[in-house]
Amino acid sequence: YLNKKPAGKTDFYEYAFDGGLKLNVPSDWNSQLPELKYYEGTVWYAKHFDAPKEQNGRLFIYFAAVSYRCKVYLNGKEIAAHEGGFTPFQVEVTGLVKDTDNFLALEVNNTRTADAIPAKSFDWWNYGGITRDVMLISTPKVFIQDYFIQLDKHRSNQINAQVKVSDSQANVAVTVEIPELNIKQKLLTDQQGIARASIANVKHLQRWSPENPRRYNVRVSAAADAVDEMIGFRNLAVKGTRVYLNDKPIFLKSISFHEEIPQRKGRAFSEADATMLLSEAMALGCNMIRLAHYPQNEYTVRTAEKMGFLLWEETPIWQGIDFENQETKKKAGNMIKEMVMRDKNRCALSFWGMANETKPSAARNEFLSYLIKCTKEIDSTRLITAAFDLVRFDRSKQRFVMDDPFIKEIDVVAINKYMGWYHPWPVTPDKAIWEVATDKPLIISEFGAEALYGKTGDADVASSWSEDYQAQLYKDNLEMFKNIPNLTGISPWVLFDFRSPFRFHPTYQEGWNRKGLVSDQGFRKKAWYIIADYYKNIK
Ligand code: GCB
Repeated sequence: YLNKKPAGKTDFYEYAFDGGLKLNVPSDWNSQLPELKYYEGTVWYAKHFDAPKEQNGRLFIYFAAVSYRCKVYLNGKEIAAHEGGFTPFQVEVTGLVKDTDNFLALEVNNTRTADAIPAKSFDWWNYGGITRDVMLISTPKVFIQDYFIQLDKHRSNQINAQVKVSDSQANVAVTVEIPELNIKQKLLTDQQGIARASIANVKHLQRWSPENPRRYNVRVSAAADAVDEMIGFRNLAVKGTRVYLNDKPIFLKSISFHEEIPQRKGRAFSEADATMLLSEAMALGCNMIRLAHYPQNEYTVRTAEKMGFLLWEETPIWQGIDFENQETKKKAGNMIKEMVMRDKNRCALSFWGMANETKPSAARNEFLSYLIKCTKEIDSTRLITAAFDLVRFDRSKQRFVMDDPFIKEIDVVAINKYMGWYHPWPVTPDKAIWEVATDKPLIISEFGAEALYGKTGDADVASSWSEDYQAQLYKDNLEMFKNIPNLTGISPWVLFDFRSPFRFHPTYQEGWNRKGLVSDQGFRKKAWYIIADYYKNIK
């Protein structure tokens, strides 16, 4: 990172950036060079840049995501370090940047470790690199550090706004404007640098919904700084066993996808990528996306909101996490805070997911309770959920049941259950009755089966890997869902076939998890039409 070059006749260095391989940023490295397809380890990135001509006070470098851990060096000095591959971080570089020829170097490492999140094994590709945008950001001396603007949780005509200015500056004049709603509030920051407003009796507000994803231009200004944002307003609540959006019960017609463009075999990172993934979900008739299994890029989140999808977002607390490890717990807390900070102004964001498929234990319970606490410190308005997989068939009761003390702590219970794939049917689907978390709304957050696109075969033979088997399994599961009285939504696994190191059946998988409703080449399988039809007929 010192970028040393030989000066004297006897000098040499056994490295150089000049003449090295070039990688696109943003993008994972695995998809850019065949040698890096399976690579795990360190890659050094370097870039020379000039300071922006127009600067008005302070400068920051913002990284939307670097996978998985990195150290950042500027002009030979370490200026930041970060762990966590799916959330943003930034570092102030005011005074550290020269007018010309700055040298930025990043040591990026994607080695899986037992104390990391996710840990050693996970069912998706371990893409490494500077996978999202990097920005150089100039702000005035006093700038808007944060804001949280949303409809009151219980009222349909009150907007709550909170604005924080940098360095906790007191007595700074702040304005919150929503011209289309005739709102202009002038505020002053308190001793913590925070200005708050409850704007009551808002007239003619159209609430955001999947049918009408209306957003308003909101302008926040403070001292010499100003930010313009499109923000939507909606009410979201749980009553009994139902989820209510804008005072009406809603059935969640969800789907999951990874942040991956299968045709390119690489991470999605652009607005065009987001549009491709979300358009396929739209065609399927969805009103919600479960962003699996980590915070996806902001293009996806914002485009989803614009198109009218509710969102479930989670951190990669995915099986196998070392819940006993206090360092891991701290990392998980930071990660979830970075996620909530980034997306708390997105009205589409409806569920914060705490974990995926974890086994009850004292350490697990404490860890997840801590994550709820971290989340609620920033945002106590979204619904808290977690996906469980330990539902079992109780033969004496002839019912599906689950014992997990943690369900008490969450608003909506989500279950991943692969009936007909990882579990043979104990009874026929029409007799498969559920008695799980009966006093809460329940989402089937995963179900599905693998099928190779174009493969025909017996609809009752799992090992046929056929579209026919997958389609029949979907029909059977939809039949079973009629027997879940508290069912409030489903999220089939998964929209597209995706790359996974777990999946190396030589003829059917070849490195792909084939549970997609759409193949890696973008072709819809038979099961796609079953879900499209099911969603179309739910009002
Ligand atoms: C699960 C996981 C998901 C996997 C899926 C599968 O339960 O949550 O990440 O990809 O099963 O295909 O087995």
